[in-house]
Amino acid sequence: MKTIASMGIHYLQGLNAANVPKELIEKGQNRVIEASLTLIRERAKLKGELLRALGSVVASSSLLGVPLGHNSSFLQGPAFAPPRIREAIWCGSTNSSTEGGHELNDPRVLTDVGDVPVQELRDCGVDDDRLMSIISESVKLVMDEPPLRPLVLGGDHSISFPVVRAVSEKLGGPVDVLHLDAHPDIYHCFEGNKYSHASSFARIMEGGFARRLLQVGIRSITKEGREQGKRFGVEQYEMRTFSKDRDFLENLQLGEGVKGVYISVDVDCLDPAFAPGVSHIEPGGLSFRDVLNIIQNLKGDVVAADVVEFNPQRDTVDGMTAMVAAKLDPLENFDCNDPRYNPLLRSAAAKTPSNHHCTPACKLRVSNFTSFMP
Ligand SMILES: [Mn+2]
Repeated sequence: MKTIASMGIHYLQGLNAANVPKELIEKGQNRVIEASLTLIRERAKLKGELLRALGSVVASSSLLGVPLGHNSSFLQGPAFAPPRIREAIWCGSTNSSTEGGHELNDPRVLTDVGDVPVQELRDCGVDDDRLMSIISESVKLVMDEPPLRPLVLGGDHSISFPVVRAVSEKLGGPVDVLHLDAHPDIYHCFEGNKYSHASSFARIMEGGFARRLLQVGIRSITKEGREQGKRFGVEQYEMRTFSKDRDFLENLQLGEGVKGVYISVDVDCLDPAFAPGVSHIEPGGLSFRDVLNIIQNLKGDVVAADVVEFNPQRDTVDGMTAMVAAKLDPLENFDCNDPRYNPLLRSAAAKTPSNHHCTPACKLRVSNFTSFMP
C-alpha cells in the first residue's frame, strides 16, 4: 500500500502511466513552471528597478530560497530552512546591523525575491532534470537585474550545482569556488542519484563551472572523496591540519583572471557545538568565528553565494542554528576600492577616462553586498 507522501508526489506520474495523454500533463506542467518563474522574475525586476532608481548601488544581495531537501541521503529537513533563516534575520532578539555596520533593512543592502516553489513543482510531477534547470533559470533572473546578486538559501547541497552553473553561464566563464563543509560532496554518484547532495561538486567540476575549488572544514572524507578531489584538482583543506592552514585560509585572495568568486557554506562546516541543526553531525569542525575570519578576510569579487544544509528539524528549540545561518556574514570587508578584486570597477575605470575612483558612498554600498547575511 502506498504512503500518502508517495501518492502525493507521484500522483501525476501515476496518471501518466494510466494512459492520460503525455502532452496534456506536459502542457500543464509547463504552465506551472512559467507561473513559478514569473513571480521570481517580476519580484527581481521590481527590486532591481528600485535600486537602480536609488542610484549608485554597485552590488546588493538578494535572497532566493530553494526549499529542496529530497536529494539528501539521510534526512530531508533542509527543505524547511529558508523561512526559518528569514525569521532569524528579522528576529526581534537581535538588531539589523551587521558586524561591519551595514543596515539590513536598507533595500540597498538586502532584498528578497522569494522562493523557488520546489514542492509545488514536484507535486505537479516535474522531475529533477527540469527542477535543476528551473533553479538555474531563477538564479539568472536575479542576475538579470543589476545590482542584485543572488544569496541562495538552501535546501540541501544538491542546489549548489544548478546555482553555480547559472552563475558561470550568466557571467560567461568559470568562477573560483570557496566551499566550506565537513564533506567534499564530490562522489561521482551517491546511492544511484547523480543529483545527490553528496555529488554536487562533481557536477560543478565536470561542467567546467569552477576554475579553483577550495574545500575548507573537511573532516568526513572517504577514499573516493580524496580520489575525486585529485581527479578534479580540488584544494582540500582538512580540519586535522587547520591550525597549520589557518593563516593561509584567513587571508585568501580568489577570483583574479576568472569571473569572480562563489561561496558555498554548508552549515555543517561548523562544529556541532556551534550549529547542532544539521543532518550530519560531524565533531571537530570550525568555530563560528573561524568561518567569519575566513569569509570576512577574503579578497575577491563575490558574485553569488549559498547557505545550505541547515536542518530546522534538528535545531534546538530556541532556533540556535537558524540564527547561526542568519548571522553568517561571508562578504564583510570586501574592498571595492581595489580594482584587482572588482571587475565592476575595472570596467568602470575603462569607461571613465580620467581619475575614476570609488567614492566613500560607493565603497559603503559595495561592501554592503558583503553584509549579505546579517
Ligand atoms: Mn556537509
